[in-house]
Amino acid sequence: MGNRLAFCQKAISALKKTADVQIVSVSSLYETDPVDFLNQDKFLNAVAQLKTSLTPHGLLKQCQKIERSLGKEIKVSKGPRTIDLDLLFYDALVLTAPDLVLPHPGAVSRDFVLIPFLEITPETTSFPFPQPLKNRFTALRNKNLKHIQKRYPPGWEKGSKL
Ligand code: PH2
Ligand code: MG
Ligand code: MG
Repeated sequence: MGNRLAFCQKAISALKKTADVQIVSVSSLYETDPVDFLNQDKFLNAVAQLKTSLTPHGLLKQCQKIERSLGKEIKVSKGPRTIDLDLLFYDALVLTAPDLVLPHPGAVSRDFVLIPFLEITPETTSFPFPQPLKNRFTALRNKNLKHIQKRYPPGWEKGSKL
């Protein structure tokens, strides 16, 4: 919702400023058609790789803090929001807690996650992917999908070339 680009830029900059979190890489930023709850504006989606000494729950808490600081408020499930920071993987950890499931169960099978994810993830990386997802990755590599409307190239988070 609102100035989507600015919210995404602010989220990356807040992560950068978070103690014990370093940003390793950030993907392009993609404008994507909404999934699940269709009657809403297009989303902006990107994936970042972080280095952290925080635990998964420690990192989750920091992300939630940033979401709150950027005014996240969900009125409709899967509906419009100012920002949404989802943890996709934490190394090869497989975790099922009431408030955190890793790998992220929904997001990792969605193109709006997979496309930016593939951009910054070397083929050799071993995450706990289910086999069908690996096949999907191979199929998606280097493809431009029709639900992606617009692509801001790497560096978008620094506000350059916009
Ligand atoms: N997130 C959702 C629901 N639908 N659609 C797109 N394109 N991108 C999202 O990040 C997204 C969504 C719930 O978090
Ligand atoms: Mg989400
Ligand atoms: Mg979320």
